[in-house]
Amino acid sequence: MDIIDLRSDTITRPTAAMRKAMAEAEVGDDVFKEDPTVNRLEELAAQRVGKPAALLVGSGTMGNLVSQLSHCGRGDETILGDQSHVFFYEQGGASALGGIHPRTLPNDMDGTIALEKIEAAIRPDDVHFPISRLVILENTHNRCSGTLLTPAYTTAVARLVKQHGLKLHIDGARIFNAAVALGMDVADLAAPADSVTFCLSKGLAAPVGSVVCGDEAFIARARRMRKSVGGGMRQAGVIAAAGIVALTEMVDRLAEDHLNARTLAEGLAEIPGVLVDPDAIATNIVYFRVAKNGMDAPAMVAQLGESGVRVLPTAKDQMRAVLNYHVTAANVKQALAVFSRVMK
Ligand code: TLP
Repeated sequence: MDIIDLRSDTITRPTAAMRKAMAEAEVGDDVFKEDPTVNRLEELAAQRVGKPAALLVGSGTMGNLVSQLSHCGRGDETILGDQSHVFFYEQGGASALGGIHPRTLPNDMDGTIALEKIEAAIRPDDVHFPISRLVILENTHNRCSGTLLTPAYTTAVARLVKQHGLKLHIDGARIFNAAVALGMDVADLAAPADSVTFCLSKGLAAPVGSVVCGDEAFIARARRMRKSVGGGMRQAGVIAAAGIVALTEMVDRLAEDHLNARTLAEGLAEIPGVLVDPDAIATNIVYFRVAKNGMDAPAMVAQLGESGVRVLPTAKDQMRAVLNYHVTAANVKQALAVFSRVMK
């Protein structure tokens, strides 16, 4: 039985070109900045994202953590969405390891946080309050169904943030999906931010790695923070080689995932008992609600799995499907047939 794995785009396996590049990678000790392949990836990433410098890290979580540790001191406050990955899924690492205090604001359905709420949350200089230091946005927004933030919105947040002397970080784990969906350069989406983390190991299909981008001084601090959390890697060129292929060969094809996501959402919307708005699907992530007498989402996910379709239960009545490199348009049709059968 062919398995159609829609749990995440993190499940993607390296392409043949990546495996070849990894096998042939020229390497050195990256803690000494002597790995030529890592250096090449960091230069390429900085150039693509339009920032002066970049740093390879082990994961998106590590990228967001070292970014927060580099912008904030102990007791400083970050302002971020209550649905953000940083708040929801990163174990509170910034608090646990950096003493950084998170102030959450409600994310709207489109992944934005209302500007007036951000402004109201910025603390005045008062001995009772922590110091507001950093605003964090997420583009695309995972828990808001892969919605994307426009440059107009990000620019407006950045203007506000700057007026008050704060910094802006983007968790851009899937910022290349946003750029492809908008038909824009990633650099235009990243321009308003002081720092951006993006992932090589999601839709871009590299096996490991994320990259933090920002100015030289910020990346120098992030390099120290990466080392302190044990993220200084040695012959990391083996990883970086796949990252270079990801950035040069795998970006444009993300459009296929977006098309497949839309087709999946349209098909799901026609199945009785499934609730999803196909018009809300902007990139490769589809969240949908399911209602079936006597069966909750985890039970349905188990049944779908037995029929070869893997999705992630995200609540008692909700599931997530993420389109990715290994899922073809034909697979989407097959998956829809399985959904119809299980929902009957
Ligand atoms: N997201 C994973 C899970 O952790 C939920 C997924 O399957 O979607 N930012 C965003 C927006 C993310 O979606 C993720 C991973 C990360 C950061 C963290 O990346 P990793 O897994 O590399 O630490």
